[in-house]
Amino acid sequence: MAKHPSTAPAKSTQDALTNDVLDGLKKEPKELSAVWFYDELGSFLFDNICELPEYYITRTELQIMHGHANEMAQYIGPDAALIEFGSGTSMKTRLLLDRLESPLAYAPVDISREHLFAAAGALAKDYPHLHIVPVCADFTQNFELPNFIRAAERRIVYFPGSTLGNFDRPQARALLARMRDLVGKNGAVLIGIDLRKDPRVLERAYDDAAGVTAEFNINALRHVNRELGADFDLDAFDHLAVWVENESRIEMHLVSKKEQTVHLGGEKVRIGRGEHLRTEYCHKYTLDTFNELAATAGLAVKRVWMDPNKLFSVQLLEPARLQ
Ligand code: AVJ
Repeated sequence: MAKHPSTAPAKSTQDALTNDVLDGLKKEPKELSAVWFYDELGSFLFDNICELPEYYITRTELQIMHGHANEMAQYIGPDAALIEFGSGTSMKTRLLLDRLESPLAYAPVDISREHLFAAAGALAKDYPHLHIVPVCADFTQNFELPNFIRAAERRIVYFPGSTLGNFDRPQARALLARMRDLVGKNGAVLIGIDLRKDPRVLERAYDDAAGVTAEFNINALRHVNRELGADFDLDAFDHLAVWVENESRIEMHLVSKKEQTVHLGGEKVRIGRGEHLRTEYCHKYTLDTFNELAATAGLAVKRVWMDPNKLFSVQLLEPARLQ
């Protein structure tokens, strides 16, 4: 039978997404991937989170970049190709680009085509001499870099925002190992890592007084409803951010306020009253625990820059030399 090539791929993507969500909902406890946070409203809400008084992360990392980008640029040296994982608006990258000596190219990698090209266009205007090579890809999967970037002598991966914290240990290790392979023995990784601190400060950062993070969390369900035709009752969930000491992480959950049955992909999923749905992990490291993690991925920490209160760190890693 003839197929419709124009509709088949979209349909199969949707089926794959539906299966992913259903798999998560069949787990014990139930899970929903954090990728569902980021539709248009979700991205807007995240931008608002970054401005919240309780959410110290973005502001502190920017402060560190403002204070030390000079030194970072010196460390990176001339003629480097900068590859950014999850580039978004490339806001922090500008602080680096402003100080790099004759950078060879900038390759922002982002899954959102729209954001990627908007950011690349804006950068092209402000950095007319910079070679910008946008790469539309999911950085958690293997992806190809243009030959031009792969051929650069000094390749630097930039991964700000503490996004590594969203991955569990095996995933984080695999991601770091892939970065090491990408940059090769002459390269380096510059990465933003959020640090362990008073759990009350952490819980507040993920459960703000204005309720923006709560809305951000619930919006993941709205996104699934719209995209996959599910029928989660958005008013029947509470937002929860909890510090889990033995995993050294904040977990964001959605807690069902009532017994409900959700319909998705022709299946029915029962959610009990008081049942939790896990939506995000945010692992927090000490300098030592991050050092250990990097080492398991074949990377050695060469420099650490922090704010005066040691809330956040930007760390420079190099492939560990074999003895
Ligand atoms: C964008 C993944 C770094 O983990 O702090 C903010 C996302 N979640 N508030 C983080 C987030 C809830 C954020 N990252």
